[in-house]
Amino acid sequence: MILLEQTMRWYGPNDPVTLTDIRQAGATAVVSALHHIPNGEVWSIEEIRKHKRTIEDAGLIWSVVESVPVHETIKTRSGNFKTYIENYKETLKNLSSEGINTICYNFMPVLDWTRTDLRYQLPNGARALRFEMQALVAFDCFILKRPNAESDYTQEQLEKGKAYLKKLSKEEIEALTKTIIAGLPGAEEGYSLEQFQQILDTYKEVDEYALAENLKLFHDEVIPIAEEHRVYMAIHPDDPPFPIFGLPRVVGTSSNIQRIISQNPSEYNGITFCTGSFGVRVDNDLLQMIRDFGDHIHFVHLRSTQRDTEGNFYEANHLEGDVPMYEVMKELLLLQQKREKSLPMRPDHGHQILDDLHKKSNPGYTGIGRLKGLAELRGLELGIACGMKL
Ligand code: DNO
Repeated sequence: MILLEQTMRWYGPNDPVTLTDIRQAGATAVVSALHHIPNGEVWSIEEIRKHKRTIEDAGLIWSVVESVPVHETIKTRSGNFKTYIENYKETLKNLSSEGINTICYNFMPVLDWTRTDLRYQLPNGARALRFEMQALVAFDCFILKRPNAESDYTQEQLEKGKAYLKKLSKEEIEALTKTIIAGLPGAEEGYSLEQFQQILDTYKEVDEYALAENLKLFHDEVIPIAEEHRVYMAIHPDDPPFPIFGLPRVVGTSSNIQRIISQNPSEYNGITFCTGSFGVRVDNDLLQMIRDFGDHIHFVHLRSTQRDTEGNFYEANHLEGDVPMYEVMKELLLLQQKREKSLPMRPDHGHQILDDLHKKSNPGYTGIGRLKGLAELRGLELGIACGMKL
């Protein structure tokens, strides 16, 4: 019976959740990155080895890199993008030579994942991450004042955004700004308001078509190297999986993934199957996606969201919300038996519960909240596996 490899994300020596915590939570491996190396620079063998040793000394395995960030110039195909692509290849080679063969990355313009509230209170007092459209509108149109931003929203959205802003204190405006543009953990970039507008401007000529083409050209260069060095590339979906700040999005839907794979059909050109990101869209049929793209799923993020019809969502308990986790797990089990391969999985994000509420942790990356998620998911998996007599 082949089961998921249970991992947790570790942000490195400064992560308030330690490797020992992760091991006690029951994970056997970690997902990690060299966050101290500036975006775009080569990860040397020496630095990779050092990080790996720290993880192994704690009795864990460094199973997946999340992320090797793609430099902005590669996404806009401008400036020194060629050098950055060469650096990327070098990093892949170095990781592979140290035995690390699964790489998560994304192709989201400017911002990695985006939320508007990092401490959304649930009825039981737990805190969750939330994306609220009216907060985004308030920030975009009335705080950032992006030129022509209004044309991206309906009249109703604009009114709600305005009303939302009116209720915010100066401190709350600052907090919202920070939440959106200062960079959530894992996003290697953070911006001030001015810098943010400047970098948005670099996408003036990059529409959805151009971004998709730039992704293809990146893959044309990188996938052959990945193939040669047996590195499984796993692109992470856009989060949220719809356009924000007028920026194009090309990795949010089933047809986006279809395009990416058919352009470069190598098995090394794969995806991170993130149920929380894909699951925000009603038109993403998660179960069908596992069946369609199974051979290209190299890494799994399990998380659920609860959405409404206005583009808002919050992160629900792992087994609740809109993601049919029981069915997803069943499909993943079938996939693993078919491929005769265990896939690395991490419980993506976790609520702030119990002692998490009194501790500082990276938003979404609490110790106890994620432990709960992992425990529930592993129990679900084992229960299904036993029932299926796999
Ligand atoms: C958020 C994460 C993302 C993810 C990157 C992958 O919690 O899922 O930051 O790591 O987008 O490159």
